[in-house]
Amino acid sequence: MGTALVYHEDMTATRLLWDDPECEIERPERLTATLDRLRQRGLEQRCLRLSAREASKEELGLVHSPEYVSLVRKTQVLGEEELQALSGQFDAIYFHPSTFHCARLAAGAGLQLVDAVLTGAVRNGLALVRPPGHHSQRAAANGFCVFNNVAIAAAHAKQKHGLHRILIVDWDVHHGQGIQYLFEDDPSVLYFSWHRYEHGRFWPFLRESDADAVGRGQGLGFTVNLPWNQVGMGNADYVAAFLHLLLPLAFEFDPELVLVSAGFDSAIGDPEGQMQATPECFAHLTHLLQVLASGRVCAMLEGGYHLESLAESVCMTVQTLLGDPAPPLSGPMVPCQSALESIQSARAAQAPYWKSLQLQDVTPVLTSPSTHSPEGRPPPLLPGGPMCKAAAPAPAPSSLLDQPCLCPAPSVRTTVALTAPDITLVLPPDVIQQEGSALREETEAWARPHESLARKEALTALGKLLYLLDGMLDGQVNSGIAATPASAAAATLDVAIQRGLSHGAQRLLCVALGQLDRPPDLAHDGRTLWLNIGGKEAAALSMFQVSTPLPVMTGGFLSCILGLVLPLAYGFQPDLVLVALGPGHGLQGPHAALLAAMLRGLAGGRVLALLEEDSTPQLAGILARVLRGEAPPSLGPSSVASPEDVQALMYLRGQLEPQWAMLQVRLIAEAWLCPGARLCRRGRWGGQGRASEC
Ligand code: Q9C
Ligand code: ZN
Repeated sequence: MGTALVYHEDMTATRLLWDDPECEIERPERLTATLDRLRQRGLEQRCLRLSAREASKEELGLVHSPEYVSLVRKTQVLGEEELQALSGQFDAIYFHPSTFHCARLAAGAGLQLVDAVLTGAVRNGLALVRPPGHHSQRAAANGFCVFNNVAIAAAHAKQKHGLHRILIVDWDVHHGQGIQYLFEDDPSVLYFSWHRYEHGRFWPFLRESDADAVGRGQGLGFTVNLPWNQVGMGNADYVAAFLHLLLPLAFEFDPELVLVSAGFDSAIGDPEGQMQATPECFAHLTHLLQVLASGRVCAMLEGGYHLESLAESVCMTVQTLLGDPAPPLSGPMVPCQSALESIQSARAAQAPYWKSLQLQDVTPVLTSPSTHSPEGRPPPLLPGGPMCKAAAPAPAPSSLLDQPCLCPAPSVRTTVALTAPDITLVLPPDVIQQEGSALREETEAWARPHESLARKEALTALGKLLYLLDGMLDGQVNSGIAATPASAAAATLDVAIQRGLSHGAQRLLCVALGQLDRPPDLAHDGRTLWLNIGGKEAAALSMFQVSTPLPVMTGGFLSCILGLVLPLAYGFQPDLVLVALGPGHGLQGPHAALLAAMLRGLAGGRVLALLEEDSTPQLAGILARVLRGEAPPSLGPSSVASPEDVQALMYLRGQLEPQWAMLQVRLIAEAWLCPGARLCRRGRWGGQGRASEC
């Protein structure tokens, strides 16, 4: 199923007719530059192109008052002076004779996108629109926004499609207060926004943008604000916010549809946001959202004023919607102190309403005044925005953005090298069934040290696996599935690790489920991160060798993935991922699919899944589908984590967060209740690896 791109050229018509430094950044080139780049990259051509239609009066009336709609309608016939006078009655707004038409197209584009997704014509899509929408209110234009495109789409999805749970993710750098006001008492719409806030000193200067605004009445807990109190937030901060705040709530909410207020003023180079997240980060944010709602993600453009950064970030978003793996993230994956404070305040504010945040740490952060002053963070890399032509050379976006793609796309996305042929029955058509095997002598040489690989079946399976692994390391194939006899699982995994490391992988992440012992000869050089889920007890032998029991409930499984596996994986930045479902892994298809789908965000999607030969064809099929980019099936309403699951997670976090900053959900200076944690903080592993900031 495809990706829709909704657009209409007429939306380039509205523009500022007089002098206004605040409004001049919202200009037609935002759309033309973005569309040009999508074409250059061949992305537009891969989408289902839909021509935007105008929203009707009734549709606008879903969120706006009739008086306000007719006020905007009348701007069509006003002269420049009258337009300017009317604009002055609103905050950061300009009207143009074409505004009404453009704003109706922008709202209509969102409606078409939602209809296309909810009727099953496409899986997901993007509406490229202006004017933007998220600041606009029932009877007011605000912050370049005239009609609230995303809010109208959400109301329409409820009314016309009968949806009961819609998640709105607002990654624009400004607070979408318009959306918040429209749904603050509505528990069927979960609204998440992060935004530059600086303790209330940044536009729109609202008290209700802070973390303690959580909704009202029936809607308590369905407004989630994450205020950034410093500029310069980057990839690690954004990913941490998703893993530790948004995604736990989103899985618990279990949305039927995800709408994204996709503003790219939160990207590097933007003059409004002054943030540092690189364009690839938006591939990851998109990828992380696609595990929800069976992948039904509708993104609608909001802000984004640095044309280069905007165009590139939109390309990353569309590419990911199309199912391509996300390029690896650059830069150290260490969230800054200020980001951790913000995430923790929001978690504390939301904890009363969400089971997934309870049982965990929820004490408010005690922030000393000094932590609010600008601390040792470099300023944003880019000095200027689109208006800043004569600015100093801007190394980051230009050099970053000139490369079409950090990892060349392999010609084959997913290959299966299976020994049991009946599994192929459930494979999607474009998944390649691998015939080849590594050379016999070579296979035997790798197998020799392992008794369990002596049998013919094990050797055959190993030959196929080695051939597949080589294809992945050479860049011919992106991801794959291989099977092995259960008795040979551990030895095969051991060989795969050694082979991966000796054939080009710099850092290899191995996620082993079930009873798979750590290979005895695993080197302690930091090139392999071994994570066993299915161990007897939680234990961290070193920062690179971690074991945890298999969570028993869905809630525990989710917190293990979001709270442990992915933070470690993002912190480690592997270039190859092995995920092995070993003896007794006990994972149901949807759980295994979710794990594989989320791990696909690492290593440019270079994920090799290792199954037992007698796995069901359904399991192989579901893994093949997520590895080629399909959304995993929804897990449904999630149970809470068991106390044992929570304890294991808290213990490992306490052990590991000094070394793995992505695990932190609070300032490390704050002690864990867990007694062992204080001792460990002294640096059991002597601060090797990527140390946290403190
Ligand atoms: N320098 C959107 O991004 N001006 N609207 C703020 C602070 C208003 C942004 C001035 C910015 C409106 C959709
Ligand atoms: Zn914005």
